[in-house]
This record gives sequence, structure tokens and C-alpha cells, in this order.
Amino acid sequence: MLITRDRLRAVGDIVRVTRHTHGVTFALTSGAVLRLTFMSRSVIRVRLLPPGDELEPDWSYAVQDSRFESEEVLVEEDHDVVEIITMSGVRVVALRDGCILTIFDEDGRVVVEDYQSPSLDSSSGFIETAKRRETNERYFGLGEKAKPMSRDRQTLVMWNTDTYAYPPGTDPLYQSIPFFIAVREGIAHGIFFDNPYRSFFDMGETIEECYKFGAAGGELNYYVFTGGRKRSPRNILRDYTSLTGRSPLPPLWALGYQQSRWSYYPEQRVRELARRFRESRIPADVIYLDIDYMDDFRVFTWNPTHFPNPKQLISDLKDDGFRLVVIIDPGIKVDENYQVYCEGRDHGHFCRIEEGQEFQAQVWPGICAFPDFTNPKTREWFGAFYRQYLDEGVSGFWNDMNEPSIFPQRDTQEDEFDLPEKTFPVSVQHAGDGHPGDHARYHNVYGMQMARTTYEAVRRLSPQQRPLVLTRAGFAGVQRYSAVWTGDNVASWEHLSLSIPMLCNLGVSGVPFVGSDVGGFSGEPSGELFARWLQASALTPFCRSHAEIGTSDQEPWSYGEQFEAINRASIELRYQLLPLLYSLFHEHEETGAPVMRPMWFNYPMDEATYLIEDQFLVGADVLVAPVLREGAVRRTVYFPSGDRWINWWTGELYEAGTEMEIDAPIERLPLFARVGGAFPTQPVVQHTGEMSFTPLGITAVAGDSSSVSSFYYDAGDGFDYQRGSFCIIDIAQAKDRISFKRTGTFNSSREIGDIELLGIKAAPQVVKVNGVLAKDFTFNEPTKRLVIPLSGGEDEWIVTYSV
Ligand code: MIG
Repeated sequence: MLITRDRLRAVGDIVRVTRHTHGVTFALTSGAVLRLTFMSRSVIRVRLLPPGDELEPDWSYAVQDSRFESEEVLVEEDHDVVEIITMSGVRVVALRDGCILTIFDEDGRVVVEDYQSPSLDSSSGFIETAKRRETNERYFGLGEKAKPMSRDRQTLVMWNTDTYAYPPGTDPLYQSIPFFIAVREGIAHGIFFDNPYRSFFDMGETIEECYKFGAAGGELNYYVFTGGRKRSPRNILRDYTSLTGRSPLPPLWALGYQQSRWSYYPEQRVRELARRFRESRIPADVIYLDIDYMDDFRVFTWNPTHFPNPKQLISDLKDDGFRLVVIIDPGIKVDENYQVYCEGRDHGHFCRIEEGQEFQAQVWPGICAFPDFTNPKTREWFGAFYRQYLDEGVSGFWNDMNEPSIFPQRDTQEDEFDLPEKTFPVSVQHAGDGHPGDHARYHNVYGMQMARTTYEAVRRLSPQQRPLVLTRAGFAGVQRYSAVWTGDNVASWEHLSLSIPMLCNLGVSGVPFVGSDVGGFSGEPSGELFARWLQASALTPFCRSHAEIGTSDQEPWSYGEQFEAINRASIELRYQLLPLLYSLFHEHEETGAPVMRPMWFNYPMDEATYLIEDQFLVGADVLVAPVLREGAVRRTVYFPSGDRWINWWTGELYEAGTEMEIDAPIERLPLFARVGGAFPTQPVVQHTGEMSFTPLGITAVAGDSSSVSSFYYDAGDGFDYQRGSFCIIDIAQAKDRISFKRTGTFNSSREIGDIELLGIKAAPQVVKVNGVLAKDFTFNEPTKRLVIPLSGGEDEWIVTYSV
């Protein structure tokens, strides 16, 4: 498969134990060294240094912050075992014989247990470890994979690859995130294998009672997340994102609907596109320019014929509430008359092969050289070119082809690891931020470092602006810099289905800002497929329609009037719930929780949720069950144990732990709100620029028991929020009563316009707002919605109603 394993040798026995304040180091008979560090109560790091490598400095692109509150440890040794014990009770038992580790949680339960000794192949550098697995254990995460959501019995490879029109099952894809969450009987733990080399995860496929992971080089360096007392998926992700970072709040406009294709040009077409959205009253915020906006595919240029005055175009678009995002690829055209190339060559910014020559390969512009984004000087140099675009008013940047992808070269040889020839040869050298290494080591981080270059450039050059970066390739930690889309998918029902587990797994891999090309990139969707895809994406964190060159029009109005109305409604729904989506990004920044969540993430105690991959949650209160089959007008939906749900459109109530047949005519996205849930909403706006003067609403699902929730908003751009400029709305519900309170210093003229209660059985007799009898409420019988207007610009409300 990946490598011949017959030269793998066990690392040997523990011959010497050295104690540290926060862990131990074992010297092993093979000469290898294994170090255990208690990063915190719930994070244990295991680092195996191959023989002779002891002095190799600790270095990772994924880890942002390793300053945890380390736990002090007690070490007990006897003849057979070494035991490392913390105050919290979490402990590791190591068998001297074979250095077999078992990690126990504070309640004495096994979290992770070695199935056999870690092993390595000193000639190839290959390393591997195997852990015991219970056959009912499920695994999630491991980034973007075109496979079923649950990873058990899958073997996955991490090697960023450009996979045009990937058939389901294709592996690897564009992103490599070697982190997973294991769940069994409601209990979770996680492992992050921090190794950027080509790696693999065999999650019980080869041997049912164990899972293995390893890499073609580097260290066996992994973190075990025990999840603390609760051992909840939420805690695992909190710790993982404390280590690898979280996404800073995106600009509000980036949550709006985005329209793209390869490519909108010339300028006139872009103007017409924008006008059509406004004329048709279909809300939208962003238009993308793909590679044809450039002059012969040279990055940081404009095609002078098609875009003679970009500044004017962008300013006119902005007046109409549109932002522009442009694509930037890593390939720099080798051209003596092109400043970017000449500067890069003269200052040594391009990747070189071993012998010192510039590495060149064919991409869109022809023969190209490639910046070494693992060099801080190169990042700064390349980043400076973004200034022109920022000055012209470009709002965001789209980094493509950064696996890196090159057009297949006939002269590259496949080596023993069977590396695809669509990328750099492994002999290409990288600076590695002071830790030089070859492409085998840095391939998987190249794209992420390009996204970082873009992110940091925008931060540096335009400090008042929140960056929007969209990247195709990435590695663990990519969430710090960028949103991610799932690359070149296909306009098929199968791909629509696949997008749900792909996006959910990206979310639980620490990457919250994710979306698929709505309608499919390759091929042409029918009106029905496009409409269903847009419905399914109405509440995905990132929502952009995109299509390949040469395909027919793929805009919300491209499929006739009936579908135009349906597509408008999907986008309107997104804008109505945008305040919720935005608040969830804040929650992510605080806790690492994803915006779009697989069912099990919120309901790990309900094992029936583990394999559900055709419905998902948006936060805690909204459940989306899109139609994923051609011609279907009904579908079953599972309502997990622990909560009851209300049909968004009809007010019908569903009991916890039930599976129901739900009507889903073509114009309707099956959507549900949690009983007891409450969140901010707003009337339809045409773009996010209208939000500041549009009143907020509170939507709540009336329940019998009491519940509380809390929501966030701020200026939607800039960084004042990091200095305390924001508002929180706390909502409390009890039987026949809802109250809420706004606090915070963000000075907004935004009124809270009304409160909308779902799931009310009949028109109430009496409604009181802050003690005063309200008369102007309305009750809609078919949808079971009670709307109570609020007036007076108060910050605190108590609403009571009696049915
Ligand atoms: O070789 O820029 O995934 O979204 O439209 C194809 C052209 C390069 C691949 C991206 C796709 C984009 C296309 N790009």
C-alpha cells in the first residue's frame, strides 16, 4: 500500500527513565527516545525521537500555542512498569517491555492503549504506532475526505492533492488534518498526530481490533486529548483548537451569499451580474473573479482589456453592496518582463531543487516558479504585492492550486512512496522557517503557509479590515488564516450528499468556515439539483456557488422562474438567520466548536446519531435535513434523544429520539428548531451592508422547561471587538415567559424589532411586554408563530403570554 513494512522494527524496551516536572523521558534499547509531557489535565503529548535525533528541535506549523497549564507529575517505577501520575488522577502506565503505553482518565478508564510497540524503519524514516480499538468505537474528523463521515474501517492518507472531479472514495484530497475524535458510548477522546509528512490512518481496516497511524518521515509526535471529566466532543475540540488555533471572526459580509464561476469577465459581465441580483431581489454580498481577470494569468495584474479600471468597478460594486474577491495562485510566470518573477528570482524567493536551481513547472501561465511560503522573508515579500489590490478595494482573496498543484510533468519519476506527479518532486527544498527540509516534509503545509501569507498581508497592510482568505489546500491549523472549500466537486446528487459529511468532518477537525461549490463545479446541475444544493447550503458556514469554465450559467435565476423563486427563498432564509451564523463564529472563536455540526457532536450520548450524515446542526438550536435525492419530496429525519424539535414551517412538534417522515416539496428545506432554543434573526436584507439599520429579531421555541442562551454581535468588521466593542443578548425562557437583556458597549442603532415564538399551540389570550398589555401581536395559525412587536429601544424585555 504505502510502504513496505517489513523493515519496521519495534523501538525496544525502556532502559532509563528521566523525570521532568511535567513528564518523563524514556531511553529505549533501539537508541530512540520517547518523551511524555502532560500539557494540561486533559492533554498528553507523546514524542518519539528516532535514534540519534535527540537534538532535532521541536518545530510545528500546526501548533500555535503550546503554553498550557502543565500538570506536575509523580513518577513511580518498579521492575515491570513505570507509572506517571498527575494530581487530577490522569495517568500513564508504561510497560518497560516494549514501551507499551496506556493512558487512563481521571476516573480510571482507559483512554488510549498501545496495541503494540511503536515502530520505525531507520533506513526510510517511516514511523508507526498502533492502538487498541473497541469495535463499536467511531472516529470522526481527519479533515476533508470524500468518504462516509465515520472513519472506522477506513484507511486515509494525508498528502495534499489536486483531485479534479474526485469520485466519491478518492483519497487523498486537498487538505491534510491528522486529527480525529473517537466516540464510544457517549465518551470521547481525540488524537492529533502532528507530523506534516505523508501520513496514513488505518482505522481498523486491516486489523479490526486496532487502529494505526504513521508517516513516511519525521517524528512520531502526537497529542492525546482525554476530554477532561466530561469527555465530551466539545472538550476535545476545545483543547485541540487551543493547541492549533481558531478562526478569528470573519467579516460579516463573508457570511453572505457569494457568487462565483470560472470566470466572470469582462467587467461588463460583472456589472450585469451584480445588477441582476439587485433587480431580481436575490440577496448577495460577494462576487468572485477567477483566473481570467489577470493579464495572461500573471498574479497581481489585471487584464487591461477586460478590466481597464478595476478601482472604478470595485467602487461601483461597493455602492451596490457587493464585495469583490480575486483568485491568487502560487505559480509565478517565468517572464523577464514581469516584476513579480524578476524580484522573486533576484532575491531567491522561489523554491529550489537540491542542486540550487530554481524549481520550475507548468501551470496556467506556462512555465512557473513557486514562492517558498515556508520562508518568512518570502511571505513578507509576496504579501506586499497584495497592497495594490487592497488599494483598489478588493475585499478578499482566494488561494487555489496550493497543494501545490502543477500540470503533470512527463519527466518526474514516481518514487517508492508512489507520490503523484502532479506536485513538486520531493527533492524540492524549503526554508521551513529556520528548519530547512525537503518537499516530503513541507508538502502538506505549503498551501496553509500560502494562506497565512495572504492573511498576514491583509492584517499588515489593512489593519482595520478583517481578512477573507479562501484556500483549497491546508494542514492542521489552517483555520487560523482561512476558510476552506471542498475543491472541484461534481454537479451530481452523489456529490451533494457527500458534501454534508465532508463539511461536518472539516468542522470537527477545527475548521469552521467551510462550504462546497453550490451546484457542483464540474458538470451542469439540473434546476432541481441546483435548488436542492442551495437549500442544503443555505445555512452552511460558507455559501458560494461556483462552476467550471465552459459550463452553462449557474446563477440562482438560471433555471427558470419557478426555481428562481425557490433559490431566492433559500438565500433569504440564510440572510434571516445570518445573525445566528455570525454569533456561532464568535462561539467558535471562544470555544473551538464548529458552526455546522454533525448530530453526534451535540448528542454523543445518543449512539443512533453516530452514523447520521444526511442531516446536521447549526449551533445547538437549528437542525437542517436537506433533500439529497432526485425527485424526493419527503424524507426521514432523526430527532436525537434529549430534545424535542419544531418544524420551522408548520410548527409541528417532534419527540426526542424519534424518526419521522417529513414533507419536503421542492420549495421547502426541511428545517427544525429546538424546543427551548432561542436565537437572533432579522428580516430579509439584500446584503449585509443593510444590517446595521435593520432591526434584529429574537426567534424562540416555546417550551415548558426553563432554558437560557446567549448571542453575540458587533460591528461585523474591524478589530474593535477584541477591545470589548460588542453586544451580548442573553435570553431566558420559562413556561409562558421569555426575557432577554442586551449588554455590551458596541454602540449600535440596531433596534430589537420583535420577538417571534414558534411552537405556540393557539393564539394567546394575554400578552404582556414589560408588564404592559400588548395588543398588536399576531398569531399565524398555519405556521403556529406568534409575533410580538417590541418598541421603545429598550435593552431589557420580559414578555409573558398565556394561551
Ligand atoms: O486548474 O482557477 O478548484 O475552483 O475555478 C483549475 C480555475 C484551477 C481549480 C479550482 C477551481 C477554479 C479553477 N482552478
